[in-house]
Amino acid sequence: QPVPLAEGAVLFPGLALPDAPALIRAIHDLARIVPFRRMETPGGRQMSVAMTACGESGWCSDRNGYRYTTHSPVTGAPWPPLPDAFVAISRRATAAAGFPKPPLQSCLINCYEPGARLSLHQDRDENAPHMPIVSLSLGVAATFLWGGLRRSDPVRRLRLAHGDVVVWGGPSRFVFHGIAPLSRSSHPETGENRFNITFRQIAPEE
Ligand code: MD3
Ligand code: FE
Repeated sequence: QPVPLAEGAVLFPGLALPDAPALIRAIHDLARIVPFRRMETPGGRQMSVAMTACGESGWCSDRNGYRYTTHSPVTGAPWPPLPDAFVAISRRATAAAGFPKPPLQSCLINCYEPGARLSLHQDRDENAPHMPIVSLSLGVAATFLWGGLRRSDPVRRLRLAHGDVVVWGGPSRFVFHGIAPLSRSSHPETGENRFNITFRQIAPEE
């Protein structure tokens, strides 16, 4: 039962529920290869959200800025490939939302502990504006903050729960968004953590 959120944006409540145990296992497996870490922002602050990545390219932040790399700056090795369960849910969500192709070039995995937050931002480090971003929430529910195309636009609040999937395409691809500080609470499959997986295309297809 898709819930339209805005032009190009659609929420699929619980779409990933049946896959959640496999997705969480895959996250733990990935984190053994490239550990979650709290990156530094270009402004010199440490993010409260810890991140890791998989796919052809991974997103990184440091004092020099935000960018995508083919190798992990920590391990020096290529990012691990997308686990099969990741590919499957990205395909299922984009097809359900009516997009012709799933974004699979890069996958960012965010790990929230109690109090961790993500301030209002736009995702603009990718060069494939026609491709949607697929986001998937696991574990402790969070309050998603969701504005418009200008930072000053009013912000709506949306609860993102375990298994929820949102496809952000069309004009919604560039809305300002963030996550309010995570409440201390626990989930049987993730403990006090919330994980968010985003699937992205970062370059135009050949
Ligand atoms: C709307 N992640 O990784 S998920 C991010 O819950 C990010 O960890 C948040 O913002 C999280 O960049 C929010 C929902 C989401 C993700 C990406 C979007 C909404 C989006 C990109 C464009 C527009
Ligand atoms: Fe974002």
